[in-house]
Amino acid sequence: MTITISAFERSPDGGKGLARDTRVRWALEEVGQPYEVRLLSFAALKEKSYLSIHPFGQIPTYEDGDLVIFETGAIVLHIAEQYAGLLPEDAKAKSRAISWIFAALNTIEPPILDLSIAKVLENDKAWSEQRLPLVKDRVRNKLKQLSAYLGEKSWLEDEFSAGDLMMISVLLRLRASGILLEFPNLDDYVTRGESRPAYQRAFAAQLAINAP
Ligand code: GTB
Repeated sequence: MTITISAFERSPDGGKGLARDTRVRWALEEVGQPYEVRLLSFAALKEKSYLSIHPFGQIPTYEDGDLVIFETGAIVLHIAEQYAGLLPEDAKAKSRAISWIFAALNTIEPPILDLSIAKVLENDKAWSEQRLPLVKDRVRNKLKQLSAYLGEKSWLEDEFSAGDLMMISVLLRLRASGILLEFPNLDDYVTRGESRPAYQRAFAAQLAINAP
């Protein structure tokens, strides 16, 4: 069976790799699984046929035979459980790595998304200038804790895992804000992730589609 994922026919970021299909591509590259990509327009995402596989009409989805899943957390966890390379074998270490997938999505990503919304969708509001520092500080508070935990380590736990893949993918969205540079160990951590050959291949594949 060929694994097929969905992605934007043209990502709004013009190939910066910030759309969520990059996380799934990266996971598949880490475990050495080939995949095909179903490219979709924004209109196609809201068609009935697509809504039957993704109720919210978003990318990415993951199809393998009669298995159809959505949500990057679920997809990356599925890949990590199915193929070797993204989760430790030891049961406790594996649970710890899975904790980091959830921490990336449930603890770190929400304030980062809030910042994107504040900058992109709310910047014309009268209260925007007053609110922005609060939103940025909420991001900083979480990064401070993450930075303290990471310390001088290369990865969040003993070895690179799907938890790092998700955390780095989430942090990448902060690059343009400059906030990441306030936490040099996190900035290095993200660069370390981006330097992995599997990330490079995933990035190049999405760029080939989205480059202006
Ligand atoms: N919780 C879901 C998951 O993790 O899979 C969220 C999926 C999601 O937000 N998908 C977005 C989408 O399909 C694309 S990734 N949006 C279309 C829609 O809702 O109609 C979010 C995204 C989009 C664009 C950029 N960018 O241009 O920088 C970055 C991130």
